[in-house]
Amino acid sequence: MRKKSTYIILIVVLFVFFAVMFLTFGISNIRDKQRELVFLVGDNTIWTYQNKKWTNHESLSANSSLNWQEYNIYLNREKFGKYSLWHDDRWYAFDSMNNAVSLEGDFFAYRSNRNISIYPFQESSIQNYSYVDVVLKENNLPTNHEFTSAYQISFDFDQDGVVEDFYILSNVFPMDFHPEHLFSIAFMVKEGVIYPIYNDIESNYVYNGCKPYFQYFLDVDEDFTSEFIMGCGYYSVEESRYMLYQFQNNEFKILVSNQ
Ligand SMILES: [Ca+2]
Ligand SMILES: [Ca+2]
Repeated sequence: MRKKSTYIILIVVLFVFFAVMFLTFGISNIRDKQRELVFLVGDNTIWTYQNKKWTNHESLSANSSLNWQEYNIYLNREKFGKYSLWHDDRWYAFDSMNNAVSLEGDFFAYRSNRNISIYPFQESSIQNYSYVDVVLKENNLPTNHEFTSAYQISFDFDQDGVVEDFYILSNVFPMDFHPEHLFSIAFMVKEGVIYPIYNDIESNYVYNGCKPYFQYFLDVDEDFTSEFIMGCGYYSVEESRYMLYQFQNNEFKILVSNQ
């Protein structure tokens, strides 16, 4: 009798275990496999997500199926609307009557069979330089605060009720000072811990380097933790560098980049 009840308990425990495992990993795995995304960042960066894999497309020619599809369009980080897009030297938008719609400003568009949340955020001046100085010293850089770009974004990116601070520090393209090294650094501070995002330090040979900026905070996989697109602008007319970052196992990883 005792033996029989032990077996029943064991079977129930195993059943519950597998049911929980399926609910936590199985469903999200199936959902992720069916997830499809197209991101158009600027005029020449195309990223797709299919079969659980991100791809950066070097050119549109192999992806003409992306033409004449309806996309959610953002300009200068503001929602612009849903229009059909067609690519030549850049993206052109058309409404449902096939009338051309002018696209002026910093362009971003997506289409997906899933919900993509895009979060508003604001840059503000750095209030407290203590974390900045820690990061500068760690990188053997002077703490004289000679920057060409320095700001923070305070944003609860993982929706746990506590705001994180994202910092950008850069001295690239200096006009009125002459640093030995050019640097561009981005990091996050979460509950007193510094998490590096982007580090580029090189010798100063006039207009080299690229200036990073947070372009969009957005949740690409519906887990309520925001990913973000970081852009990096060069001094010359070269195309910006774009990277999609995700916080995984306590560090920031690049999911896909155009370079
Ligand atoms: Ca948080
Ligand atoms: Ca996410």
